[in-house]
Amino acid sequence: MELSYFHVADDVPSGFVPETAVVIDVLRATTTIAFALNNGAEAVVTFSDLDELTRKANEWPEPLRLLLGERGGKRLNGFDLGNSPVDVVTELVSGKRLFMSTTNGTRSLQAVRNASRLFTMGFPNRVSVGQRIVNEQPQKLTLLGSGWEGSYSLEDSLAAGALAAFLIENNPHSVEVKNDELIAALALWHKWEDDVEGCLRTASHGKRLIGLGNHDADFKCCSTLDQLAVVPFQVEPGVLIAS
Ligand code: 3SL
Repeated sequence: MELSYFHVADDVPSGFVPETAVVIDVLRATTTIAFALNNGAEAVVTFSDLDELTRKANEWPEPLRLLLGERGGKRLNGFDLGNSPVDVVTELVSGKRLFMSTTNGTRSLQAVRNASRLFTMGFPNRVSVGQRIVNEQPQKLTLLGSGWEGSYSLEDSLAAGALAAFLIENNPHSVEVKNDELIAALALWHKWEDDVEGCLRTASHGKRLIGLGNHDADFKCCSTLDQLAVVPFQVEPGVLIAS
């Protein structure tokens, strides 16, 4: 299995369509997606364009939909929820379709939405996603982080390294690390694997969230490793379901 990692959507070569892709936005979009689907959301539909989100959401029955999203870490005006994984509780999301837009995560999802197979991952569902990949044995796997407005982010690289480490340890066939970005991500994982939350708080995006107010619950939730069985999987462009 050949493994590559791109830091942000803009690094994906134009016209490149991955065979299998895993999109990562540790703080916080792909962690929120994992918890929402784990807690019974019917689907999470992601948009980078807000007008398109509103148009599509309006086509869905009101009692069965929720609008979820942020810009700059703050909930969007008129939306039901922001982008916190601790807010997508069963009582709110069960049976609902979530229409979601975030600053960076949904842009990365858009960049690889034509992949033959697309998953999303945060730390809480790292092993579940990793095990699915071990079972499916794609020839080429592309990991894509989300960063912040086009720039590198420490926490997404840490998670890319964490997934790569699991694949290397658990793959019956060999794993070939294909780019320097992933070599660096693996080194990062080996430095921080015993203190994921510390890494998230050290990262510039972690500091940005701390500057917006108390996000202790989010940090805890986003850094807890391997606690969810859910594997978010794209069934049509932009539409993720639990699998
Ligand atoms: O950029 C994103 O997609 C978000 O996850 C950012 S935030 O954590 O909600 O600020």
